[in-house]
Amino acid sequence: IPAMVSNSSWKFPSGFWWGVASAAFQVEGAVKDEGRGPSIWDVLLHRVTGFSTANQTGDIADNQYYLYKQDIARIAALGVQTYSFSISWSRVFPFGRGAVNEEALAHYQDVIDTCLEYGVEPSVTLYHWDLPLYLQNLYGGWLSEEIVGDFVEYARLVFGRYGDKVNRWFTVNEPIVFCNTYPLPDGYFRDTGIPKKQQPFWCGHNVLLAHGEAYRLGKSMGLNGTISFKTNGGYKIPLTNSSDDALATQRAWDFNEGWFAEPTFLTGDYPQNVKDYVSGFLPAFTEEQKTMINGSSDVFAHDAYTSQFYMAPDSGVAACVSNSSHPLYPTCANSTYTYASSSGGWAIGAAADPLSPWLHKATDWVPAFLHYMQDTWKPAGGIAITEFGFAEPFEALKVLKQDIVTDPIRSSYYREYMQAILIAISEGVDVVGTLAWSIVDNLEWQAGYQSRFGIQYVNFTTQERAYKASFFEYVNAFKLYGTDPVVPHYVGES
Ligand code: GBH
Repeated sequence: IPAMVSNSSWKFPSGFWWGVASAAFQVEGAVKDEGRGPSIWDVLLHRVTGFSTANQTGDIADNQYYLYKQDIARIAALGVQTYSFSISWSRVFPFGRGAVNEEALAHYQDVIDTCLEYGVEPSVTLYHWDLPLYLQNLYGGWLSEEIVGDFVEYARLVFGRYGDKVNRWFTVNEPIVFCNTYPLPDGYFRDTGIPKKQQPFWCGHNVLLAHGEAYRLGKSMGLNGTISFKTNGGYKIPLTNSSDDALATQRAWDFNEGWFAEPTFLTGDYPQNVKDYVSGFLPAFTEEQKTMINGSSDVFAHDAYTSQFYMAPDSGVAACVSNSSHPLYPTCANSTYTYASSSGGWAIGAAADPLSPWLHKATDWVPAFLHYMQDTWKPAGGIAITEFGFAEPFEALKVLKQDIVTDPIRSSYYREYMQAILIAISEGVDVVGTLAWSIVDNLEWQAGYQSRFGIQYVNFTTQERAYKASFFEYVNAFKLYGTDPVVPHYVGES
């Protein structure tokens, strides 16, 4: 592995925050313990045959519900500044609403206190896809506006308990992804009768309302920390300079990032292309709702893993837009990772893990992506890359020493990505923080445990952890280019 290239103009500004991330359902396990209620993901993985690789479930995962002290100690020892984790809604409210489970609240209190004891800042996400099952069956989960009130009550409880100790809040993780899990598989959950193709957009609508209300609540409660919405998506590059590829690329932005970023950062309402589509079935936001949603995110918190080329469908964008049975409708944009031409072709970057075919190492495009985000959504509080990472197949990993595993592809991903961020910062992009995904190998949803995103290796038989070389690569970026010191923390030392 070549050493990091040095450039004297590269500096992370003082106050830049950085850390590692996880999500409750992917790491906790203990799904039946201490009063936890089931979430839709327990049903998806237990009952829907073939939904995940080898029908793997979240029952044990990384057992972090019990091993959190070790996990926090291990990141503190490398000087990590913040641990970003999510709270399981159905632990706190086993039925999503109503009765509160104090045992779960005491658990997260201890996770937060353990972080603080180790000098690690806790960053907390309220919702990372693990919807309380009861709410799905009561009213269709995110498909119903009833969820807004329940989400706000959940936020009120959590903000009230931990508000004085958490300085960074994220409301919802990647609605583009979880809204697109609707429609859920037939026969396992309450059917709301909403036409399948409309369901992601009903979900998105209620997510924006729930997020906005939770944000306003947090501010009215006087929370000290930032509260942000977490979006996701790759950099979208027109495949050719044809005007139709440009149109297709714009539609891809609008139906992905723009769907949530434009309401939250620019207008309180959807991009025009999305509005044109949803106006046939969704209620329009009222003026009051638009005002509530607009400006409801302190930081542009974006999970940016990769990039794609975009192109018009063969029949052209216009023909697709006017034909609702076109397979690419309503986006009307096609994507690819390779550019083939008579004079030779090139790829956007390598994919490494057959279980994550969507993920290519496209770090060359990161500075342009950061400029695009800043220029397009103009976030006043800057941009944070709240997830980035790479899945490296097990075969590529080599145990170097007892506690170190080498992962050359992921190591170069982190090195190049951090350099790309430094380039963008030196060019004037306001990047304020990064969170590496993920603290440990974990349950990669439908891809199961074979897809390893951790910067620590996990032996899922013994639950032992080992640092991967990429973890040191990530930390090293802040040692080399940070203005704030990176110091290991151990409990009992100051
Ligand atoms: C994040 O999503 C999640 O927040 C996190 O929980 C997850 O572990 C992490 O990424 C790594 O995947 O294979 O064509 O069906 C990132 C966005 C959206 C990327 C869904 C994978 C599936 C594409 N993800 N996408 S496909």
